[in-house]
Amino acid sequence: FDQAYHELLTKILESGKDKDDRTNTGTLSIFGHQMRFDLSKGFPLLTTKKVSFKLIATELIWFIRGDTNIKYLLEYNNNIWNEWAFLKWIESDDYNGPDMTDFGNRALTDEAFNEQYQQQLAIFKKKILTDESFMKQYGDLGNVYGKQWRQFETKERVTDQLKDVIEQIKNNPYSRRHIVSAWNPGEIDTMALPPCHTMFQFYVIDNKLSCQLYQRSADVFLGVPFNIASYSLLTHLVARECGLEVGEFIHTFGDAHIYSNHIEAVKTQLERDSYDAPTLKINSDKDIFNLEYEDLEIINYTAHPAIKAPIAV
Ligand code: THF
Repeated sequence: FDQAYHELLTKILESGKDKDDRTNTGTLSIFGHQMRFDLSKGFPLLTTKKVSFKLIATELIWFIRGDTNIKYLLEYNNNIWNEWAFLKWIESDDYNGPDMTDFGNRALTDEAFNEQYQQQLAIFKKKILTDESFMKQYGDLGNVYGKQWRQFETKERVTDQLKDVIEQIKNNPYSRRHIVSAWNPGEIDTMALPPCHTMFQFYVIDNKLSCQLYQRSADVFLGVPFNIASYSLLTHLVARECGLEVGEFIHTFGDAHIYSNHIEAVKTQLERDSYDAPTLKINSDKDIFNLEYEDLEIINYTAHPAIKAPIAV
C-alpha cells in the first residue's frame, strides 16, 4: 500500500510545478492522479510513518453522525480541526486577547508569538469543552462534511445522502448512482473550509463493495494518509452494513500538492521501507450510525516513527 503513496510523492517531487496557494506557504503541485488499494489485502494505514488510527476513526465517526462541532473531536483529544474553529473566534468581536492575525504562519517563525498562540488555543479548547453557549457559537465549523452527508439542503428538501446511498446499495446494488456529494455550491460560503473530498461513489460487483473518491485538493504529506485510511474505513463500514465484502478504494485527485515546508519530511519518508499492512477489526454488531470509536481496532500495525510537519492554515 505504501508503494502507491510513495509513487505519488515521487511524482510530485519530480514533476510538480511551483504554485502559490491560499495559505501563502507555497506548494509543488500536479493536477490529476489516481491510486488504487485492494482492501481485501489488508487495511491501508501507512507503515513508512506512524499514522494515528484514533484521529482518523474519530473524525470519520464525527462525519457519519452528521456532527460539525469540534467538541466531539476534542473529547477524543483530536485536534485536527481546531485551527478552523479558532479562526472564527479570533475574528469575532468576542475575542479580546493579543492579535492573532495570520497565526498559522507567524507561529512557525516567531517563538514568542507561538507561545501566545498556544496559550490562546488552550483557552479556546477549554471554553469549547466547558462553556455550552461558547461551544455552540464557536465550536461549529458551519455546513461542512457531516452536514452535507446527512442533511444536504436544497430548496425542495433535506437529503440524508449517507442513509439513502446505503438503502440503494442494499436494494439496487448495480445502480450507477451511488453518490454522496459534500460540494453544495449554495452553502460553500457557510463553511469554515470548502470540502476537499468533494464527492464519492460506491460500486458493487461479485458481492464486493468498492468506493471511489474525487478529492479536489490534497495536502499529500499530512492530509492524504488520513484520507486514504478514512475512506477505506468508510468502505468497510458501509460494506458491513450492506452484507458485502470489501473491494477496492480508488483515490482520484485534482490538485495534489506538497507544501514547501514538508519537502524535507517527504524525503525522510521516501528513504524508508514498508512493513506488512495491518488489519481492521470491528468488535460490535451496532449499525453504522451508532458505531463508536471504541468498537474499532487496528491489529498488527507496525510502522516507522511519526514525522512532524506544520499544518498550513
Ligand atoms: N488543511 C490542510 N492544510 N491540510 C489538510 O490535510 C487538511 N485536512 C483537514 C482540513 N484542512 C486541511 C484536516 N485534516 C493533520 C492531519 C489531518 C488534518 C489536519 C491535520 C495533522 O496535523 N496530522 C499530524 C498529527 C496531528 C496530531 O497528532 O495531532 C500527522 O503527523 O499526521 C484534510 O482533510
